[in-house]
Amino acid sequence: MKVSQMLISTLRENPAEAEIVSHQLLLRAGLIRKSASGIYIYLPLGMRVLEKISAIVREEMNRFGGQELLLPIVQPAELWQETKRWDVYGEEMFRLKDRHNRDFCLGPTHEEIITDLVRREVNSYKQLPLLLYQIQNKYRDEKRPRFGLMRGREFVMKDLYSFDRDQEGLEHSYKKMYQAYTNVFKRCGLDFRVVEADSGAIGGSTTHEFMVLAETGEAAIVYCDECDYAANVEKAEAIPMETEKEPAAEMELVATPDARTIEEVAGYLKVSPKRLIKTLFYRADDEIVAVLLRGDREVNEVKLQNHLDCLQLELADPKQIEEIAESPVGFVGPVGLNVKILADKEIPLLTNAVAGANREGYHYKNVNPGRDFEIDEVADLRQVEAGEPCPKCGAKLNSARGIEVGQIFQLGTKYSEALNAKYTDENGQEQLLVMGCYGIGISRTMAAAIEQNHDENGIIWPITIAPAQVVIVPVSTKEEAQVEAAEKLYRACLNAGLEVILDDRDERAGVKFKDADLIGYPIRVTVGKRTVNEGTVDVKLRHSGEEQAVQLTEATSHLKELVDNLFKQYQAQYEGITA
Ligand code: 9G3
Repeated sequence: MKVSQMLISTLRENPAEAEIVSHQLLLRAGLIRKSASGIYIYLPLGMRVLEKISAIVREEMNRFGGQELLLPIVQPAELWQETKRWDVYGEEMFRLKDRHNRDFCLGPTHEEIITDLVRREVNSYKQLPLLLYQIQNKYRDEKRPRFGLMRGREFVMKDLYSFDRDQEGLEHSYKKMYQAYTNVFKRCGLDFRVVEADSGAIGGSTTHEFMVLAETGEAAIVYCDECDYAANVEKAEAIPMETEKEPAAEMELVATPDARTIEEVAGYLKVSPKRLIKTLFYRADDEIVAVLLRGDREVNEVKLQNHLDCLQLELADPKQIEEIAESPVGFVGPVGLNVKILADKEIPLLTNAVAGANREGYHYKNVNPGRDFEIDEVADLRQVEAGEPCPKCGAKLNSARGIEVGQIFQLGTKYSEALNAKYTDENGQEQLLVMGCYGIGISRTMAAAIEQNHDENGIIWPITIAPAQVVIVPVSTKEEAQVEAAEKLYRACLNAGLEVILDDRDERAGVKFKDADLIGYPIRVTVGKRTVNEGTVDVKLRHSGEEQAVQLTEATSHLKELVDNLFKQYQAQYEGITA
C-alpha cells in the first residue's frame, strides 16, 4: 500500500477524551475513530491489526479441534426467558423490538444461541466432543464506557463453546483451551498471567482469566514468584494473620471525641489499626448485615456476595446505619448490635480490640469477640494484599494490575439443563451435555498490546500483529532518483511476500519518520542521498532503535531475514496436548 492513497490520519496531540495511553495512541496513530460513546470504527490500519489477532486466534482454536461458525447478533428473547436470564441482566442488555413487536436483544454473549443450536443438531454421543466458536461483535450497554477499546459497548470477541459427554470430557476440552489461549497470547507478544478467577453469576466451579499485566488494568491480581499460584483478588484466598495473644481484659468505655475514622481512633488511642474492628453495613437483597474486618483490611465484595449468595449487594447508606446502630456512623461497632453479624476470619483471633460503642463520641477498649458480642458467620471476606503468604507455598505474594483479555469457564450442565440439551449414550440413555465456554476479547487484546508495547514516540508493534512489517520512507519526493529507488525496493519487497507500506506522501522526511514511529511499524527503511550516492539504505528497528546501512542490492533478502527472525521469538510451543 502507498500512504498517499490510504485513509490514514495521524494526530499530533492526545485527544482530550483519551485517558490511557492505548486509547490515545489508537486515535493518534489513525487506527480507530469514535462513532458514539463506546462504539468505534476500525480504520484500515486498525483493521489489519484486528485481522492479525483474529488469524492467530483462529489458528489456535482450529489446532485444538475448534470449528468456526457465525451466530446471530440479534437474539430472540424466548431463549433468554427459557434460561431465566432475560430478567437477570438489566440495562446492560441492548434490547429491541421487531416490526411485529417481538422482543430481541443484541447478543452480549451466546450461551443460549449455541445451546439451542446443539440441542437441535446433536443427539448421539458419537457426535461429541464439539468445540464450536465464532469471532463476532458483542453488545453490552456499559454504564461508563471508557478507555477506548478497553471497555466498549460494542466489541469483538472470540467465543468458543465446548460440548462433552461428561465432566472428564469437559476437563480435557478445558485443558486444550488453556493451552490454546497460552499460545495465542504468547504469539501476540503479550506478558500475561493465568489467574484463578471467581465464577460469579455463571456459577459452576472452575474458571481462569488471562491477564495482561499493565498499570492501567482494571483487575487486581496477586501472584507468587516461587510457585505458579496466581489469582484475581476477587478470588484470592486470604490467610488469617494471628495477632499477639494477651489475657482478655475488662471491656471499658472510652471517650473518643471527634475520632471517627480508623486512623483517627487508632491515633487518638495510640493503638495499631490492626487492633481495631472496622464495622461495615451492607444491604444484601433486602437484608441489612454487619460485616466486621480488622481495621487495616479492606472488604472483598465479590467474596461477600458469594458468601451471602445474594443478587444485589450494596453498602447501606449512612441514614440506615444510624437508625440500626442508634449512633453516628463514626462510632458504630458490633457490641449490642441487633443485625446479622458476619466477620472475616481474622476477627475471632483478636483479643482486647477497639470498636465503636454505638454511642456518639465513644469507643470500647478490650472488646473480645465471643465474650462481648456474638458472630453469626465467619468467612474469608477480605482483600488479599501484596506481601501476604502465598496460600500454596507460603512465599510472599506480589500484586499487579491486569487487563483481562481472556476467560475460560467450566459451565457443567447450567445451560444444557435449562434448555434440555441432551445426547443419547451407548446404552441408549439420555444424558445432559456438559459444557464449557471460552472468551477472548479480540479488540481488547489490540488495546492491551499497545499498553504493553509503546514509548514516548508511539506504538511498538510486535511483528506478529503489526499493521505492516516494513515501511519505506523516501527522504525527498523531489529527487527523482530517490523516488525511483524507493518504488523499486517497495515492489521487490511486495514480490518477496513482505507486508510493506511506501510512504510516498509529498511531506518533509521528519513528518514521515514521526508517523512511522507513532504508528509503530517494526522496521523502517530510509531511501535518501546515500542510496543514490553509495547504493545503501538505512534499516531501523522500531523495538531496539538499532540502525544499519544495507546494500540496496541485498536489502530485500536482508529485510526478509529480519522479519523471519523477529517472528521466531513469538513461536508458541505445541508440546503437550493437541486436538
Ligand atoms: C448479559 C449481559 C452481560 C454479560 C452476560 C450476559 C458477561 C454474561 C458472562 C459471559 C460468560 C462467557 C462466553 C464467552 C466468555 C464469557 N456479561 N456474561 O453472560 F446478558 Cl448484558 O459472557 N460467555
